[in-house]
Amino acid sequence: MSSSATTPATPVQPRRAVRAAVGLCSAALALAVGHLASVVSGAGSSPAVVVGSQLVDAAPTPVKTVVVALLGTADKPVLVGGVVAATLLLGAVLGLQAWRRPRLANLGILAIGAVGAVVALTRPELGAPGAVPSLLAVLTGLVALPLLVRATTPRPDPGGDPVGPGRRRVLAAVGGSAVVVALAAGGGTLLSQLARAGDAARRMISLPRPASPAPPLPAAVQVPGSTPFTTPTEDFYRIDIALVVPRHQAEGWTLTVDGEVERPLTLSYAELLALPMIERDITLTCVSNEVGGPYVGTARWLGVPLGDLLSRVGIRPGADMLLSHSLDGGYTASTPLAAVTDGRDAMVAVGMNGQVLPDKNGFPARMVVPGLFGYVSATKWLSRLEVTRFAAQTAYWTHRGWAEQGPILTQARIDVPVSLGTLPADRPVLAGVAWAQHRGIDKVEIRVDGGPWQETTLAAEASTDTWRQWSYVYDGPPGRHTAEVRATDRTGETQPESRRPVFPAGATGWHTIRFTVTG
Ligand SMILES: Nc1nc2c(c(=O)[nH]1)N[C@H]1C(S)=C(S)[C@@H](COP(=O)(O)O)O[C@H]1N2
Ligand SMILES: [Mo]
Repeated sequence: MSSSATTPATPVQPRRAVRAAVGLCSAALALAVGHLASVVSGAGSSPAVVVGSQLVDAAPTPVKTVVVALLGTADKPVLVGGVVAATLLLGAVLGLQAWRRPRLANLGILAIGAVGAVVALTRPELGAPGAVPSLLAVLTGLVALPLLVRATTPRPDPGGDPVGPGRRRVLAAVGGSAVVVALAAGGGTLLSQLARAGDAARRMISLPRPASPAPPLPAAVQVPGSTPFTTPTEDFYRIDIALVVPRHQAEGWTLTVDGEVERPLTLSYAELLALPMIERDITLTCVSNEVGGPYVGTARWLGVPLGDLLSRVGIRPGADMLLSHSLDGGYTASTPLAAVTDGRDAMVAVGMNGQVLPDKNGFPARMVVPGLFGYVSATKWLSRLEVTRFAAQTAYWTHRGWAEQGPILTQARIDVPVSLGTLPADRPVLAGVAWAQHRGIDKVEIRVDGGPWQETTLAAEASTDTWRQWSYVYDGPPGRHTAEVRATDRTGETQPESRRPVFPAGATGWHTIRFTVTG
């Protein structure tokens, strides 16, 4: 046998155990780096947790019942542990191939990482940043594996055993990996716990009772089976320019009201909470919401009326803009002073649906102004309210070409059935929401298959500042149909048919769906 003929084709590789250990170490490094990254993107985005959560959700109910019966609340740690073990095992298997088929090993790493990233992207609570830890894990695997392979490949030892690996080099590679894994995984867990300690401190804050409570919501605001009238906080849409949710502490936070005012004012969180508060149901809408889109939601907001704060500081003549500044570097919004002093329920909000404002919705405090799109009114992580003039200042989005004035446009949306969904013949009810904040909804009409417009049944109105639900019983034949919907507000204006993109002042057009009535 001529070794010089076979060497180039089959590189020298160490024993199976060493190869498996190298694969396992690479997988462990990848998971640990992903776990560390999840401190920033949210504990739920740690690669093993992402996949574990998905398994929980995907498991059929009987399986879930058995698992919970066997493990109780330990089901999640056991599941995540299982995902970690499976990944390490796959890593070991890939390690066996890493010398002779390095490309296959790389493909394997990519495939495992893709599972994590894709699952993260499908989980609405994570959003796009949730995929980052999985992607970093893949990168780590792709870098670590060849490095460890190099470190443990037996070096030709003239006169010695050609495949006897330097035992010390193997130990150094495995030991070094273990140290890095321990630091990254341990550090990640510690930092996540510190962040959670901050959340716990936040839950200790007790919000004051409103001096002016929200009127009770009539049950009739809700069409049974349709979108919840009050959007649960965790489902509330989130739109902002922050890559990861900013976390700020109430401790040390202040709100300054200054600019063209007589008596500038700075309030601590405690001082803000001590002021008389209002609680109101208000529907927020994003200018970037496409016709039929999801960037609209209703919450019960608790806060200090902006009018109160502004009358305390005394606005100087000539000012016409309230420029709100955020703690997240450089974000500002310009709100017409008229809209926050005309008596509408504009506020600096600290509470949402009976709880302290969550980080994602602007803790410690945010603005809420009924009737204006979020980008000109709803500044989160609020730090400063500057009284100024439109002639003197330009806000973040206005500077980027969006309209200076952002009144919310009248819109109707079909929520039941979902587009391309079905309506049961025994209960053929279409339903949805319509909004024209601060003007109010006068009517919502529907048109099926291009026929005549029909008035829908409006649910009770909570206030003109909230959306209003509608429903319509369709008595047409089974089969496929198209439905279009349009709203008319209390100024008598009906939303126009012409489609317009969201930029620069909000989308227009009628929401249209296709649906099937079962026979
Ligand atoms: N600090 C800050 N506040 C912000 C934004 C932002 O990017 N940064 N986006 C605004 C926009 S465009 C909207 S629509 C609302 C969304 O509020 P929500 O995320 O609580 O739904 O917040 C507004 N407040
Ligand atoms: Mo927005």
